[in-house]
Amino acid sequence: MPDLTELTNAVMTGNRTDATNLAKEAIDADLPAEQILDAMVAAMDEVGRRFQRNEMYVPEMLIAARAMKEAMAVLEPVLVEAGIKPLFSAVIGTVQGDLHDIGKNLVAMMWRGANIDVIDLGTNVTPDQFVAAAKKHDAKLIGLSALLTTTMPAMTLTVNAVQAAGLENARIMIGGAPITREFAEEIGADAFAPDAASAVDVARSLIQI
Ligand code: B1M
Repeated sequence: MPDLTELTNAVMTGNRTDATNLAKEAIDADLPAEQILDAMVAAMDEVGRRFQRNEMYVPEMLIAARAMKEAMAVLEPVLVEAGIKPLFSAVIGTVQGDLHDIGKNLVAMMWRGANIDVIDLGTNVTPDQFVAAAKKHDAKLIGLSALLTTTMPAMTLTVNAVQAAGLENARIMIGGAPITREFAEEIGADAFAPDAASAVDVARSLIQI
């Protein structure tokens, strides 16, 4: 009987080969797909906690997320067959005028690690593109990232566009180096997260499933 704590450890330490093989073994041993998924999500939760305690840094987080992604590719067809769906859909992007995407990618990876279906719109995303994607994917969460003080006003425009489009079911989270909780409150965003690990906790508390 495969030990799922080994799978958790393999994802956490970013060991892609072990993570993929252990996921395959667990599937072959007919362990419930949900349990296998939980073991991987637990790994990314721990990565998030270690990142917040400064015991893990961006490169290790990226490596863990890559192991998670590869193991998830093995598990995905089984999840589909078992009717296990992501918790909800989220769209994320870096706002108009801004090309920085490393932090945004980390948030997207951590959200995926928490079993959220993430539609990544990339960088330089206009307010209209955010609105169209949120409608198309029935997103419960819209994530905006900005790294430049000069692109912070594009966040305001995007929040206004989402509100004008009447997307009442979608919550907006913002983040990025120059962003503060006060700015989030000022522009009417629902939440701010200071880093990718907190972005998972904030997403879970915003969208209670
Ligand atoms: Co640029 N850049 N850059 N840059 N760049 C900064 C941001 C800058 C602070 C450098 C400096 O001057 N000291 C400065 C901004 C100054 C300011 O606005 N006050 C700056 C500038 C000026 C520029 C240009 C204008 C330079 C020029 O051309 N004259 C230009 C702008 C281009 C544009 O966007 N239109 C530019 C270009 C670039 C590169 C293309 C060369 C490159 C980006 C490559 C890429 O992203 N693919 C780049 C880089 C790498 C940086 C620095 C060095 C690093 C940014 C980074 O990736 N950090 C940066 C200086 C610095 O920060 N030390 C700088 C690592 C990343 C993990 O952190 O993105 O903060 P971060 O993400 C964190 C949190 O903020 C949070 O979680 C993440 C992980 O924990 N977070 C969220 C982020 N998004 C979130 C969303 C959430 C929640 C949390 O919810 C949805």
